[in-house]
Amino acid sequence: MARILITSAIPYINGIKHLGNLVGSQLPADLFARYMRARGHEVMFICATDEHGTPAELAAAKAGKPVAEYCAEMHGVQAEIARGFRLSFDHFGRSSSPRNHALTQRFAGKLAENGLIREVSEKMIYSVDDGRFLPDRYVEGTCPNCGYDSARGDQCDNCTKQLDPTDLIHPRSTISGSTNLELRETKHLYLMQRSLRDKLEAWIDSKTDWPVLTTSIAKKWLNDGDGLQDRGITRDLNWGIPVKKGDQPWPGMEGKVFYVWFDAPIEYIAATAEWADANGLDDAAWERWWRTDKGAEDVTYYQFMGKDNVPFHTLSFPATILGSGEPWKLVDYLKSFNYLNYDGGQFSTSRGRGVFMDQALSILPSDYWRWWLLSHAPESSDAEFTWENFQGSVNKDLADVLGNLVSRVTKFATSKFGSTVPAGGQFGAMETALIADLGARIRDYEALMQAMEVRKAAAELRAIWVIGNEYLQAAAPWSVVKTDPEQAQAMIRLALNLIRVYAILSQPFIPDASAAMMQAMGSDDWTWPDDLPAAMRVLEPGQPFSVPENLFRKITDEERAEWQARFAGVRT
Ligand code: B3M
Ligand code: ZN
Repeated sequence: MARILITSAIPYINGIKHLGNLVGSQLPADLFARYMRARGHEVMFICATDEHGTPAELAAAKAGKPVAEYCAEMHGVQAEIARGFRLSFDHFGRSSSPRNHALTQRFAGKLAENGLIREVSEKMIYSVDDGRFLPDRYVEGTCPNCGYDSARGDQCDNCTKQLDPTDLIHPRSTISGSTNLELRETKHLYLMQRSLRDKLEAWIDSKTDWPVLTTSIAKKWLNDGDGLQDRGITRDLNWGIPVKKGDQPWPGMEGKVFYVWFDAPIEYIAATAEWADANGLDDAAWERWWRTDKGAEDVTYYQFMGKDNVPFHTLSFPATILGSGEPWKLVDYLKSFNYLNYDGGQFSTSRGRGVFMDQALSILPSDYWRWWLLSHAPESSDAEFTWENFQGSVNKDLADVLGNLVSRVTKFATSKFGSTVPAGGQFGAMETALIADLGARIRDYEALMQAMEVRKAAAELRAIWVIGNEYLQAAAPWSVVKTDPEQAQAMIRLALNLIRVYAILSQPFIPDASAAMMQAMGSDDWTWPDDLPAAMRVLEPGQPFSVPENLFRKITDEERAEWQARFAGVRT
């Protein structure tokens, strides 16, 4: 049994995430967490809301609420939707927690002790009309790297380059739209990432098994222009973690807070401490996941995120950890995703374009979305959601292939042999062949799941469902029953056991349907089918089963057209 730490990029608090956000971090992380648990490993799966910085302030202002109140409310909303999608976090924390305050201040203090922080007096954008400094997303303008005209002051959405507000061409205030901006002197802390460059490069070079998408982004920013830049880690904002050196004041930094991207990844650690607190456990309980001097040396740590978050996780956060000089766990494997597009364009939170998580759940159960999203995960390239494609996958994969098998077998069995597993006959050559074929495919599926090859794993799972259908087609118990009812009983006994095995294998992708299948088989034995011949005999003759209520329904053309029209516009 291994110990597996899994973190999903923590979603910003500023609104409900769209399906593109979901498939790029939380959902594949959940798939992996569920799979690892199913294999008997000890898993800690952490996520949280990212509550600081300009996105939170701007959204709270728009909602007309104090920012703390807005964050508390939106955390509740996001937690509820996460439950709706069956995201199986061990803890869903908050980056505004006291734990994160203390840890963030501790890291900053350690970095300062190690001579890795310098104070910089610099000229920052000040809005005369708004009467305040405009950090990060309070400014928008044209990207100096790619020319995109709505680049934000912290990062360009189009080319992913990390920016400073002063880099923008034609800057404007996002509060008022004012271009009456000037540069004013202010003092900030800089993390001296440059002096950690060689350490970071050696660390990244040692990750030979990482996806190319991850390492290419890391390498690009490591070597971009004149190399890795020192980064400002404080801001002139009210909302955030006050700048302190450990628990001591930081002279000259009064009234300033840490930059959201400095404290957000530290929340992975803090959320694990929040988990311990919530469960009445002591510090040792969370430290054994994070401190290599306190038990975490045998933990394997996996991170999941969209490609725009990769620079922060391959450079900035490791710089914080390495620079602290303390034995914190660094990520072992970083799985990153390309973008999911929506019906001929981009999903966009700011423009309200696409399908958002709450809307998705309001029209169909989560398994339908989980299946489509995971089986179309944007791994090797960007992917696109279209309603036609969604309808096609749901109707074919879920309804025709899996759902139909379950309902055909259980209905036929009930009508011919009653509602217990039939006892007659023996498994013959066809059954033996199916078990051998299935066994080989399960080993492939395991390898793909272990490698986080999400799309390929989904395809393999589908193939596993298909061979069950092919077996039934060829064995045809509905014909055999007329001539050799004993043999038909053996076939049905096998098919019922197959449904239980499918529930176990499919659970990471479609947990609700899997639970319904398992329940219909009258079993609660989720043991992974390491020994498939034995697993195919777990449901013994006489074991009661039932016909599950329509596992999956088909999406009609009318529904598809209606949803397509309903979600074509802009969410207000
Ligand atoms: N909140 C960006 C995002 O939601 C950011 C991720 C933080 S991970 C520490 O995509
Ligand atoms: Zn750009």
